[in-house]
Amino acid sequence: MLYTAPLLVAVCFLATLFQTSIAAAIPMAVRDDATTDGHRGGDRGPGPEHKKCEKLLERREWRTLDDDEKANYISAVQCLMSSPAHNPPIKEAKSRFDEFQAYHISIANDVHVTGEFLPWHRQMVKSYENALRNECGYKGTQPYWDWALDTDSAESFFASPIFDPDTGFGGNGVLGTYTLPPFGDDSRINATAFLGCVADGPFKDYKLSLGPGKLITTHCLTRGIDPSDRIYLNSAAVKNTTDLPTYEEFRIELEGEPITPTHKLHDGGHAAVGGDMSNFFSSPGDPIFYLHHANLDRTWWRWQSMKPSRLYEISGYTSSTPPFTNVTLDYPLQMGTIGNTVPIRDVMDIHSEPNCYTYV
Ligand SMILES: *[C@@H]1O[C@H](CO)[C@@H](O)[C@H](O)[C@H]1NC(C)=O
Ligand SMILES: *[C@@H]1O[C@H](CO)[C@@H](O)[C@H](O)[C@H]1NC(C)=O
Ligand SMILES: *[C@@H]1O[C@H](CO)[C@@H](O)[C@H](O)[C@H]1NC(C)=O
Ligand SMILES: [Cu+2]
Repeated sequence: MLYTAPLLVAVCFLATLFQTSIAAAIPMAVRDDATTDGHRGGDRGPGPEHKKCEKLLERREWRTLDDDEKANYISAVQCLMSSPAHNPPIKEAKSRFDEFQAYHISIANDVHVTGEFLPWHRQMVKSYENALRNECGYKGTQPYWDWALDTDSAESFFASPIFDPDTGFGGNGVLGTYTLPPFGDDSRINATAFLGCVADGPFKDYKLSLGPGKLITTHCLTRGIDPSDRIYLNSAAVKNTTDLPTYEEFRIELEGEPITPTHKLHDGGHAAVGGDMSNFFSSPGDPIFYLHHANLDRTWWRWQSMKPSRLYEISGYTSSTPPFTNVTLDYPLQMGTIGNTVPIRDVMDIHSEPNCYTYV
């Protein structure tokens, strides 16, 4: 329902442009085409297509959900894990859950260390939330993990409600239960971070079909929790990030290596969990990925909300390798079969359609 209005706008736009009726017959394909080459002029603000939402879904911190709400979220994730993939870009992906991971693996080089890093992951998390709700009957919203609440000590980090075996996502990998297959440099695997298989919690029996890295192997959910990374996740680190005046400085400080000399909020959270979650390509194989990225999205939204001029502020290159072009609000966020491909403009204001969510 939420996507009907913008979709029509895109179809009308394209139909006008190419004067073709085939366009109207295959709206999804058209939408992809429309956005791939869709340079429609300068960085306009919100057009009439960005209607303010009448209702907002409220995304909440994991530990504020009651046990039933937590169980409902976990069940919905398990439903994605037992639903067949639709048309994944890596054919070995079996489940719909794997399909999201497959798409991330296939596009990772384009959507990190670039201007679209934050908008792309915003749309990915939204697409996942949509899949949980529309394909798995989930009535709740995408929760986030505010790691800054867990950074007092190594003990408090391990004790995070996120790692709870009964009401959370299970705990650490167990040493000696997982052996990495041979891998090359291009998979960017940190072997030390693959401590072992997660042995408790709701995902201990799930078999991933993709990863680690770009490898295609059937394996357990791996972790290697590294609480030393919590220094990159505390409230001082968050403040250092949200204090920055421009999107350019903000996105670089938030994302971390290799542009910054140390981990930051984004890669610090990935490395702190370890295992597949620590990998540049296969990280969405750990369901915690979506709670981490929801919190990064919340941090961006908080920064955007500080000044009206930040709502549509975007910068950075479209790719991490030459030739370099700057992103614009018209730049398409490719989602393949996991969600709707939309221009960056469409995701900037989470209180406008088709987004309609907020953080509480
Ligand atoms: C690899 O992971 C280990 C354990 O989390 C960590 O101590 C180490 O710094 C990581 N190495 C690199 C190069 O990131
Ligand atoms: C925040 O920034 C200040 C000033 O640059 C720096 O001294 C401090 O170490 C930073 N804190 C964190 C947690 O990154
Ligand atoms: C990209 O943007 C930067 C900063 O806004 C600007 O200095 C640079 O000239 C632009 N580069 C290109 C290739 O348009
Ligand atoms: Cu990513």
